Amino acid sequence: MTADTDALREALLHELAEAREPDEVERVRVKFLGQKDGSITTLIRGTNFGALDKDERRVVGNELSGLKSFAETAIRDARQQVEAVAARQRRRGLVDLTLPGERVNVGSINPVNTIQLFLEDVFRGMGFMVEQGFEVETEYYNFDALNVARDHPARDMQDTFWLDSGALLRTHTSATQVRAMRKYGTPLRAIFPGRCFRYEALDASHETSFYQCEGLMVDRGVTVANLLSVMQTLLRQVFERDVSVRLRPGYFPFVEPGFELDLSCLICSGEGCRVCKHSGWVELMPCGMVHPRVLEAAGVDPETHSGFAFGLGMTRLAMLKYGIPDIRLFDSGDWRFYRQFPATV
Ligand code: FA5
Repeated sequence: MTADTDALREALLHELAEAREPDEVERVRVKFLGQKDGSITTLIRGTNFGALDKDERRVVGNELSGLKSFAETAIRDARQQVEAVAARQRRRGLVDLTLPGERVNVGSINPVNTIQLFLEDVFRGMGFMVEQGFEVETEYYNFDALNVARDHPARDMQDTFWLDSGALLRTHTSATQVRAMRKYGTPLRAIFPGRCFRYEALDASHETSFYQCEGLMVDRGVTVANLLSVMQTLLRQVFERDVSVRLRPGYFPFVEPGFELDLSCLICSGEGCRVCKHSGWVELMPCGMVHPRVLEAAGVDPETHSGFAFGLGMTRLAMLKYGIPDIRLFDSGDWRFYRQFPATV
């Protein structure tokens, strides 16, 4: 009897090990435990308990019921195992194309970041390096080194966030100009994209925190022509078409001469519309030739060197490029706004 049951256990385990699908396991179950002619069932049914004495009956009975429950457990385990493997394979490889796809939320990139990455790319292509500067600045780099007089209204509490330490949150990326010239010397071509802060009233085009991209080129013989050519190259790439620009006089203590650079209105192609207030031009960025006092503060000789600088409002540029009507949307945290912009640059 023991030899029979051992052989059956071994045969059962062997066949279960070969089974790869649930219906193969079922076939093994029928073969060994099937009611009609399963081999274990047949063995049990064929045992003549009546011919055995009491002790033998107990021993044989235990052996056969042990065999049966061993088979049931082995078959149940095998079934679970092949079902788990089949489920894993289904998940991995087999796709039901008729089922609706799973929605994946991938997030999106804030349009100002998209503009910044784009500008970095364009300027690197023109040989400019990218420097970040510091959001917390000293009064010296934000104002003094830039020839902004002590009594200039921009230093008032209304415009500047002062910190208890006496430091401030930079009001413009121009604060990095002198730092960069001191750090890298000349010739220098660099942009400083980053966040600026001003204590001012909010409206559709003014935020207390916004992004600028400063540009600075200092070398021997740099002129306004260099400034114009760099600007034109930049704007052509940003707006993906030829654009006309013009310079108007503008005043900033750190440039001489200073300009406001206007862009021909892209909405009406210069014909005149509400966006350009019927002038055909949109004010885009202040710029100018670096003031000799700023060069001196940076240890650069204004007799031999000259440079241009510009302060592009990146947040406003993003508004122009994507037709965003209100600057407050950028930091609104409103997913309906962000979702409109792509997740890749
Ligand atoms: C400046 O900040 C100068 N540092 C720019 C400069 C650099 C001039 C180099 C000359 C040479 P202004 O304050 O105009 O200039 O700001 C420049 C740009 O920043 C503006 O044209 C505008 O696009 C953006 N900007 C200024 N204030 C805000 C604000 N509160 N919200 C959003 N954008 C602003």
